[in-house]
Amino acid sequence: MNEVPERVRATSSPRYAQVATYMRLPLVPKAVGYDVAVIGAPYDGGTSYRPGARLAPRAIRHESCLIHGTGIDRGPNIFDVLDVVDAGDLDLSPFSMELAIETATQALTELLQDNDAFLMFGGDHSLSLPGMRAAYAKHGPLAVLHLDAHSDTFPPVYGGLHHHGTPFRWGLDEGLIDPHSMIQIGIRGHNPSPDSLDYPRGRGVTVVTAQECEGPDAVERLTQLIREVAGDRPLYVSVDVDVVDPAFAPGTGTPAPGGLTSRELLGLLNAVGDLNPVAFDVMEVCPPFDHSGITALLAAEVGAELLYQYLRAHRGDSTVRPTFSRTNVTNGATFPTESKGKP
Ligand SMILES: [Mn+2]
Repeated sequence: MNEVPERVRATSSPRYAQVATYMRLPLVPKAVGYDVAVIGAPYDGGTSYRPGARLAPRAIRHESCLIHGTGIDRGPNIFDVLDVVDAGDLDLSPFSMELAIETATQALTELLQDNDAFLMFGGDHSLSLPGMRAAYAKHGPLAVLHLDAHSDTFPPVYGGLHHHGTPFRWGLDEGLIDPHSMIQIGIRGHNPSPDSLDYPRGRGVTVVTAQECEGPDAVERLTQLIREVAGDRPLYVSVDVDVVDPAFAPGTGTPAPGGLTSRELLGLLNAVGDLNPVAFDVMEVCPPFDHSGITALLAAEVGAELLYQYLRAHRGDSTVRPTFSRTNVTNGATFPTESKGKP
């Protein structure tokens, strides 16, 4: 275990001060031995429409400085239980897609061998393929929770093998994913062809459209479905911020009206703490099209929620682990330490 530098305390330094690492965590570029290593992936060579996701890691870190390790309905301070650091960014070629994918695969595989889990902030969605390759190398076939407006199981276009609509197609074809343990939620809008969803569905993937996310009981119904599909398999969670409606998340590469609310997305992630998460990514924030940083702020909050769910999954007392409401989480679960006022 590395020596953890003193964290920047919310009580000793205003949230807008100091260097903007993710949640102002310690910067440890070659992280070894941590529970979760946060990693930026500034790359958008796979973007098909609006470019700019390469600028997302910095924007997300900037907005994340407001966020604390505590939440009023989250129990202990995350960072009193988990050792989390910001491991900086992957250095990815902006000129060669193949080189970027290869570099990311090697770097993420190494990061996951050296630490228990990673939380990656993209970058465009093509980088989920290197992320899943890294998780597969350590854990074998993966369950996948994929929240997105698009299935991203589409074929190559314009002559290249990869783009931000292909990562889960190759993830399935390479055998990284157990298709029967994969669920996609929020799918909608304009797909390349009328039968585009035949590809994942034909392989056994559970596809939930945005229309199927409607109704007063939707979050509870879908969190239960996520648990049933993912089961005990090592779980890779991939959040494309465009799963959320452009009204809440305008800063993204391929916006699609009719999406989830921010609250619905955060509610669905509550399923993750009951499963076996091993790696996370939050992709497709596009700062040049953002307004007041609201999309980057949402991505930062999703990251914090995923850290909290990782804590629930791997540090919560499984004998009293709750099943549905977050209120029960706080009241029912026990954790090894109490909050000491860390950020
Ligand atoms: Mn996507």
